[in-house]
Amino acid sequence: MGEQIRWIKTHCARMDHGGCGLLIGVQDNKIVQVKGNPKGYLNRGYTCFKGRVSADRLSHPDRLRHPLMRAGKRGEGKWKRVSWEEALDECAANMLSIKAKYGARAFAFGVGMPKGLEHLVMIRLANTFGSPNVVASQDVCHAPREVSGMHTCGFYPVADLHNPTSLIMSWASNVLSTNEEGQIAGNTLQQLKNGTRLIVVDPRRTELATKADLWLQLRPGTAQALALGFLNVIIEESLYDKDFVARYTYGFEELAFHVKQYDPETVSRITWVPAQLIREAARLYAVAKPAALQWGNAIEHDINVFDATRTLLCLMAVTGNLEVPGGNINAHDPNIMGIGEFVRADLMPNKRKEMIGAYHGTIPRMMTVPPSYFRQAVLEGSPYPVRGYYGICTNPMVAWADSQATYEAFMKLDFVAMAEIFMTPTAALADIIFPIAHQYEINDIGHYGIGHGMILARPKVVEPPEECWPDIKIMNELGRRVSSPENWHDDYEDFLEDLLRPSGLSYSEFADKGYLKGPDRFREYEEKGFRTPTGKVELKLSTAEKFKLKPLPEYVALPEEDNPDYPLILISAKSRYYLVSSYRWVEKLRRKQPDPVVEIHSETAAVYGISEGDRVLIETGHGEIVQMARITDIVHPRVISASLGWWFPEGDASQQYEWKKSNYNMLTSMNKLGKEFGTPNIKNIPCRIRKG
Ligand SMILES: Nc1nc2c(c(=O)[nH]1)N[C@H]1C(S)=C(S)[C@@H](COP(=O)(O)OP(=O)(O)OC[C@H]3O[C@@H](n4cnc5c(=O)[nH]c(N)nc54)[C@H](O)[C@@H]3O)O[C@H]1N2
Ligand SMILES: Nc1nc2c(c(=O)[nH]1)N[C@H]1C(S)=C(S)[C@@H](COP(=O)(O)OP(=O)(O)OC[C@H]3O[C@@H](n4cnc5c(=O)[nH]c(N)nc54)[C@H](O)[C@@H]3O)O[C@H]1N2
Ligand code: SF4
Ligand SMILES: [Mo]
Repeated sequence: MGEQIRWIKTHCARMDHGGCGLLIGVQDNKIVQVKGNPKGYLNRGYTCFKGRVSADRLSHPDRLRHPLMRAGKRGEGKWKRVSWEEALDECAANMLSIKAKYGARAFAFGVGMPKGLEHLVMIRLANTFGSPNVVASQDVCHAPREVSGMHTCGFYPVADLHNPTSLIMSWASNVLSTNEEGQIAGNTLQQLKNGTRLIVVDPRRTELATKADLWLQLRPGTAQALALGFLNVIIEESLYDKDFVARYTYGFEELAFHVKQYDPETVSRITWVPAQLIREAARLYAVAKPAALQWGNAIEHDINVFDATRTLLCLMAVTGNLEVPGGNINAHDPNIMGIGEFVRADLMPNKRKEMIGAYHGTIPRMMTVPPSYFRQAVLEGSPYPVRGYYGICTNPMVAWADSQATYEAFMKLDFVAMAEIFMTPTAALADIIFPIAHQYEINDIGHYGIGHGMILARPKVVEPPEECWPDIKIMNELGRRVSSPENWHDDYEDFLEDLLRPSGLSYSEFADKGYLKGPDRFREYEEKGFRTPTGKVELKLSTAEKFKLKPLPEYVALPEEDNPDYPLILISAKSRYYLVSSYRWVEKLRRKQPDPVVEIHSETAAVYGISEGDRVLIETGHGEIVQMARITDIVHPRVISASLGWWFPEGDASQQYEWKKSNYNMLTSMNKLGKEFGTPNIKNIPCRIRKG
């Protein structure tokens, strides 16, 4: 007879940004059931399908269970099993020899979408090693919203869906499929049930769009034009918050004059949204008090992202929705260790000047290196050579724009280490692979440092396989080998205790409590002003000249010119069943979505003779891939929406698991980059299709 089921409280993670409170049924060190915790702060019992099958990640027969060292040539798919000592020593020796030959900055540290505390420990490792180069996908995820926010109003304004709001404007966000940290669908749905109005701005008629009062099907890549049109209506019709604007904003007169050129008729020609609908939506948003702008990730996917985020910030500000309950708030952290102290920022005082991005003039406060600049450094040695890379929680071969360039860069590096739960196209190019202990097998803290004003406890519920180590333990051991040992702990779990110490809680007390939330503080500007150089919301940036930024947001042109040879526009949306490039190997998820699919409007499909389920070749000026047709009228006839993140775990390691066949980023390039964040055009690209 086995042990009785024990129910352990934790939070879901690494399936998306995480956050749902869970109850995990454990029997004999195995997870037998995953269910929603009715008391979960963010989810109140809700879970999605991928959360419920999340424990399947741990038991897959092909999971990485031992450290591996490359045996054949790089990428040949030949490995030998080695001990942890050997793997760590080999990695440390390579890091130190690159440092000795080319300087510490020639070794780059890679992170993916922030998945847990290891993200911050990796930054600490880079700092203690002495390298300013942490490579991250922030160019297309969050840095634009967060850093533009800091320059404009001194913080990153997040939609407050915990307090009642009169209107939600969901802009390039798809919370019924994807979970942005803290914004779990439950809150949105509850608000709608209570009568909250909804505007959806999305080129696809998403499930959320079907529930909306108004749906604006904009031409992809014209967000900044549409938002400038909103500002035009709101200012021309005098619907802005006059008191707030007068007291707390800088540059309103200039903005008002500047947006005169963006009348709804002009904007309609650019965005395809009827002028009358632009007027109606702008009015609805302006008069709703309060209104929350749920701004999503898709506005961060082309070279004009700085203008797009700036226009949306101006909208929140002139309507008086900043820092009000139910509006867009500054979510304050609970009393825990500050990020700078945790990552030992003090050890790298010149990071801002020395990191690769600085040589390209990226915007101040962007503290990671855009992947495109990292690859230029590897491939061209510019601004200086980079020869080594250690990556966690990331799969650059599929997740970064321009997969061909990624392949070439990884093949050229002198040394690559990857930590993974499973083989991936990128891990297949590594010299050393560290097998990691994963969610449910490690004590972890979620949502630290991502601006939502809370941290979540993710205590361990089962023991990992014997040779699978937590990322933090691996870095703690490496840190001791490559930097001053006093920056590291005897017991790696002391990092959890360090972080919590100011709160007065131990990790186990925190795990019992479940989460810690910062204080709700609204309208702090009434006493303190805004944390910008002028103390006001900078509709016009006072630092524009100093930092070589545009003072006012504008619409200049489409991210890529129209091209009659490529008459359709390519976009994508994240899948309900996968996290970006992850978990195609989890069978229950794969059954839900076995193939990469491309959404094509029925009229367009008819023109090209394409039927449901056909193989479709998708081609841009940069590359060609194949996906399966899904005929649907949720997209505009001129737009197709392809799946991203695809590779085939059932494929051959020596071919990096068919990384070229259906991978969206074979279609994208790093030739054109937005200056502020180094963002490439990963959407809104001219393309063409044919039956394959
Ligand atoms: N074309 C296109 N490209 C995109 C996007 C897009 O919309 N379109 N989206 C972009 C965005 S928003 C993001 S955030 C990035 C994401 O880019 P990445 O973060 O690189 O991709 P993911 O698929 O989230 O995660 C990569 C790997 O992390 C591994 N992993 C999971 N948990 C752990 C762990 O605990 N430890 C370790 N060591 N590894 C773990 C998974 O197995 C997976 O292989 O991609 C970007 N790329
Ligand atoms: N299930 C699931 N959840 C996830 C993820 C996942 O891969 N799967 N990824 C996580 C990550 S890394 C992130 S960053 C977030 C992202 O989550 P979201 O912020 O929701 O971003 P996306 O899913 O990329 O796109 C959201 C919507 O933008 C629309 N869109 C595409 N192009 C445009 C455009 O030009 N303008 C406008 N207005 N809309 C456009 C798409 O149709 C889509 O409905 O989700 C996280 N959660
Ligand atoms: S929405 Fe995200 S956090 Fe919630 S159960 Fe699903 S995967 Fe987990
Ligand atoms: Mo992301």
